[in-house]
Amino acid sequence: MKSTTLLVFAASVVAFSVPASAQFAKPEDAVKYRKSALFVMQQNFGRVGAMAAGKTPFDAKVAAESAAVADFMAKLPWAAFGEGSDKGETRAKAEIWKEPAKFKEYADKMQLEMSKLSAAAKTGNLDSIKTAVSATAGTCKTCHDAYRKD
Ligand code: ASC
Repeated sequence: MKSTTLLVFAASVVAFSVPASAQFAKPEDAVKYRKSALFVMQQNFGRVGAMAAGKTPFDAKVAAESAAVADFMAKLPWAAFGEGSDKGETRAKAEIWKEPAKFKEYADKMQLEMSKLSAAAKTGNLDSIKTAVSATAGTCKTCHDAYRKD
């Protein structure tokens, strides 16, 4: 590998070093972990969403900080959907474990749109934030419709 290629590869490994798979002592811990991550993500996303919808006053600094937290939190839940964590107090549908590639595709799409939202929020442009909030919310809904019991 050329050294520049190697450097880019090494940087991406560092950038994506949030655990892609993780061990949990009990299935309940995995369920709690992913729910907690999604809850913190949603609280931060929802704060930006409320500003985008004009429900709360636009505060560029708060929007940027909240979007950055949501962007980071968006990386965490997926490691906690391991084998055996399909039971207990979860609304996760069994299809998640039958169609892991599709579930991952939806999870990846959400993370991509959330990262665009964070980038938009850093610019402070409310119109860009509105577009990105809408795109991100769409990815939440697509996955919930397919994989969450309601
Ligand atoms: C949210 C939230 C969701 C999505 C979804 C978008 O803030 O909790 O599940 O946006 O409602 O349609």
